Amino acid sequence: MKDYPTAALRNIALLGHGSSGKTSLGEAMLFSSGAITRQGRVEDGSTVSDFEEEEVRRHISLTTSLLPIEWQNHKLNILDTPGYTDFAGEAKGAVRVVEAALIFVDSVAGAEVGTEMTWAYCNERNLPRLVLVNKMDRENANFTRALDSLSSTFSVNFVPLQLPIGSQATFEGIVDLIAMKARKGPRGEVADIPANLQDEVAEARLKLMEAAAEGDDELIMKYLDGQELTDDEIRRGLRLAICRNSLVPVLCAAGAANIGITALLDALIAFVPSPADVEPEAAKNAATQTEEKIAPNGSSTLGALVFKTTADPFVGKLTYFRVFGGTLVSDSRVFNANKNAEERIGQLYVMRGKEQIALASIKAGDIGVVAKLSATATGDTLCDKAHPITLAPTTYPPALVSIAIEPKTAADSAKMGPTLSRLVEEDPTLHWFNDPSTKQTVLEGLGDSHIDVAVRHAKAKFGVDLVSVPRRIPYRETITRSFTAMHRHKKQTGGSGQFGEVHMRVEPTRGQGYEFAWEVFGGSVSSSYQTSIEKGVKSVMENGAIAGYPIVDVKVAITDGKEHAVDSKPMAFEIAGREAFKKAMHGAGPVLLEPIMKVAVVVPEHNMGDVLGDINTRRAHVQGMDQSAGRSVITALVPLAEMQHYAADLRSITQGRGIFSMEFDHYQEVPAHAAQVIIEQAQKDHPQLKIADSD
Ligand SMILES: Nc1nc2c(ncn2[C@@H]2O[C@H](COP(=O)(O)OP(=O)(O)OP(=O)(O)O)[C@@H](O)[C@H]2O)c(=O)[nH]1
Ligand SMILES: [Mg+2]
Repeated sequence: MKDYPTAALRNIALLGHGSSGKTSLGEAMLFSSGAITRQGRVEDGSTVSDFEEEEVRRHISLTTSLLPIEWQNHKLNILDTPGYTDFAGEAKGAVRVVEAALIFVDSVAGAEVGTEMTWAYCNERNLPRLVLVNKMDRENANFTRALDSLSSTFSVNFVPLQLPIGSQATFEGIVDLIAMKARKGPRGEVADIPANLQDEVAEARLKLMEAAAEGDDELIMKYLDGQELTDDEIRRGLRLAICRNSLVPVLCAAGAANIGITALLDALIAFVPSPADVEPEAAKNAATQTEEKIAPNGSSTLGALVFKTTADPFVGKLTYFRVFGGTLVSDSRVFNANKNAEERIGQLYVMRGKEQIALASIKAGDIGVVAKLSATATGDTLCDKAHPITLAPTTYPPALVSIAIEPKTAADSAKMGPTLSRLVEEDPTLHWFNDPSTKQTVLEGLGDSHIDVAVRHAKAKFGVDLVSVPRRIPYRETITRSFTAMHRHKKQTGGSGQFGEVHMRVEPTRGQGYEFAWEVFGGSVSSSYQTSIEKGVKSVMENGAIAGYPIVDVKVAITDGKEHAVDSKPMAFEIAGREAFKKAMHGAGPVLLEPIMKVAVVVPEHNMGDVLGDINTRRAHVQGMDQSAGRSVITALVPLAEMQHYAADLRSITQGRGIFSMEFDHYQEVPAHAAQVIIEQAQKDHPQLKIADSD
């Protein structure tokens, strides 16, 4: 692959709803540009982009792949992203490193949920975008209707750059409204505009010219003077307006049928800004902690942002980066300012799907890959040690579902932690941790399919069999009043005896945590047994007294006891302390506390009633309702126990249009009737909760 100057590069993310045809169109681009000789199909699992085993199995994209397309002396780095919302982290990662997005809209469905979501990602970065009305060959395809659907969803100036020739089974090409020529068939052969389209074309051309004129002060003067703009002037005006985001051009194609592809490639080169055209990237100097700008050229300060990492037992670890400034050279040393670590760069590559194409260097604006970095993770910046900088990483959506993970066999058990760590390293929207209060390993992600794919990856890539089980709620136990109890532990029949007697008082300390006090006067128990007694108490604090959950906010005061000159020993007092504490807990009005989450739900206004009705069945305390731009925002405090399947439920109530976020807020008492059920079950499951009688 040739080495292209920064100005000849175009970095473009393909975004859109699931199944809008992104991968098929990426494949058509590779084919049309001569990079491949056979055009693969998603259904056959034979595309360059969807090469992972799970992608082939499911016929959908799960990760972002890189497709470099060489066309007219330019290189387009096409990032094919998954449309399914469970894998939105991949799309967000791609949006961070491109200068523009091509947003796919299905010619039949029009704007969909995925269109809105990816549109919002582009808004976060004010990213220029082009819209492609794709699958124009489908039954019921309708370009005008798709455009109307876009206009009613987004308040944006959509301007067609092309019109379709034919539709559905007769779709055979497009009219280029700038060149005023038809481009037909898989090769995009230039032809005259069909006579039956003349009027429609003339009207669309006028609209296009007007939009182009508005892009530039000089052009608008000329236009208002009644003069025609030249084709180059139209291109210049449009390009300015697109880069400024005041206009979104609309194109059409049928990717799988390979129609409209060459005209699309031409348009991407003409209208997407090159990395050299955009504002210098903001960076933070790691030495001085000041802001600076990294100019987008090969000789400026080195700054490369890692936006994707893959871990594979066969290929090893691959680090995908985008160079914002300077040049990264094979067989060199760089500095990772986030980890404060030096890294050795071996051979550099560009990727075409899974194929690695070796390159001597990757310069500003380009996207490349390096293998076997040790310290570097997604979000880190590679730079020059003499000039350490960090670039802002991608922001990822917060986790929405959490599921407990268990090893299938004892052999899997030892490998579970390291495997989960490697999966998380690959995917910043996955998180795992051990929850000490439920003794479960928890995996968090964006949806059930997301978790399911992670579990399958564990097996396929690392040979570790994991199963997912429902997550137990991390309840806590506490008390509501003071109580005094005693326990005598006595084993004095034959051999060496044991004796210990402990009297204690427990008191609630709501919110103040655990306290331990020694209030024994007169030496009925020697204070040397204090540590043993507290050890017994602490074992119950950890493992629970009524339902097996950690105990919080209790003061334990040892008030009295008895010891035996020969038979008393630390073990006897530990047992007495433990059992006395259990009895005290039971008498002190014990209650369960549950985590309450602060939940924010954003849904289309017309779903508001249903979503609110549903949330009210979840013991929720609704705090607020707001409306903005056709969306309703509901904020509520909801017990975690009621949110277990919310991701799937909200998806079905809103046909996928609703999104939500939640974070832990506080612990609150579980209502008595619900607590009773949990306690009864726990008493059956945990024999250690049984209370021993005094001996
Ligand atoms: N009729 C028609 N079908 C198409 C076209 N492009 C893709 N398809 C079909 O639509 C389905 C989805 O295509 P993909 O290319 O996987 O869509 P995608 O946008 O990459 O999907 P995700 O990666 O899951 O978001 C497949 O069955 C394709 O064969 C097209 O231009 N016309
Ligand atoms: Mg795809």
